[in-house]
Amino acid sequence: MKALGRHVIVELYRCSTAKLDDLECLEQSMILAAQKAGATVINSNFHRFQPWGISGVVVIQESHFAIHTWPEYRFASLDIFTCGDTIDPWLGYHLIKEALQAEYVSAKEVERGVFAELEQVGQRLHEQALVTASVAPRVQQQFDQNMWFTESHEDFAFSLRHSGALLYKKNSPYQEIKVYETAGFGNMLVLDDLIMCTEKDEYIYHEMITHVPLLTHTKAQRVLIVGGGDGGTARELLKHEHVEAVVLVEIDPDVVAAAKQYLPRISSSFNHPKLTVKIADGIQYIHESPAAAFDVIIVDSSDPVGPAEGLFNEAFYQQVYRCLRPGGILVAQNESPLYHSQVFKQSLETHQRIFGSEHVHCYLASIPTYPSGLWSFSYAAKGVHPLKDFDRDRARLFTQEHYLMYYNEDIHTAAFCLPSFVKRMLGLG
Ligand code: SPD
Repeated sequence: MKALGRHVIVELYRCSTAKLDDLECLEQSMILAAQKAGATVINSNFHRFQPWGISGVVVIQESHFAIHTWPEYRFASLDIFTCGDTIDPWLGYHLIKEALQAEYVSAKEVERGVFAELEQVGQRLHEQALVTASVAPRVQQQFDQNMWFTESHEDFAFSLRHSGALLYKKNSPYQEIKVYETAGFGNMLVLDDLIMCTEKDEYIYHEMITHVPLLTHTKAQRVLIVGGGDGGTARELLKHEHVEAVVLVEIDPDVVAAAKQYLPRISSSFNHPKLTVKIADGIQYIHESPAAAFDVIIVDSSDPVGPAEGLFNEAFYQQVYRCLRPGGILVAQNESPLYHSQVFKQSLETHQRIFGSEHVHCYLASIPTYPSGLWSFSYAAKGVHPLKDFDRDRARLFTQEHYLMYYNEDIHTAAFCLPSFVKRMLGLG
């Protein structure tokens, strides 16, 4: 956080006239968008003018969502002001844009109350500003406790401070599921004491596991997610309009339940009409699926211990290959090349044996809350090359339209450039 608040100012053009003049629908959409963006709604006040047009504000604990509509111009001006770093104003913007069916938008973000400037008027005010920015003094107090979650490995560990109160804890038949409220990374999903995602950096992983294949295979209609019970990969996939159906196969219903309750911005697409959620074993599901059933298969697994172990096996990937259509793409999360070198190398080799070496590529992303921060994905395709068949312009437009936070056309290309030690591990240099 560099400032007290974030102000997202949006012009929504060519909206649905009916939606712009429907007070009840507009108010509900604004409230829902605020909630899904992570805000706590205090109240709302909407007014319809004669003969048309609506002004309204949703007051949130963290500031406000405000709108004015001009149905006669199919236009609305929206401003979203949020304080603290637990809210995603851009998610709110995106949901309202969809609700009003805006065809064209222009938006910008302005920092309000930049801390560097506030400092000039004295330390006391600066400290007060920091408290205000944290939004809820109650939460701030909780974080004053020195409570840490530590993901421990044999020779290293990674710790995050949290509020002390576990939001969710359950021993499911498959694993121990926990959701912590962390001080710096929002709510965090932990399975068997391994960090799966945090609200602050989840977009890096979910954008990279999704948009790299979907902006290479630009006509994918049917997509399968194996794992991905938090919903983040589905959320990103459903941004692609050509995708007609997404099937998400998650073994553990309690992961889905925890995400729905405590990770609302990540699980925001669970009710999307194109998404089918199947609570089933992904390995069995793929064995029973017909050949050539999917254009893209994404393996969004947890680490290769416990229920996800079989998602790193050759037998599983033979079935994945069978279920991909010609031109289809597999992307699988593939652990850290630095810390999990054996698994990383073995699973790429598995994919190479099945798809052929020339059709398998490794790409990387920086994910702060995963071990070493250097995370890898395996891309294996039936003939589509992630760089030669990549349409940069399309990726650039998609990135702008959806205000992606990590992925863009340059990252797509750069992600396939590998550090020397990784190239050597893979026999590439
Ligand atoms: N070490 C963490 C690896 C987790 C990969 N899967 C995360 C699931 C997020 N949808």
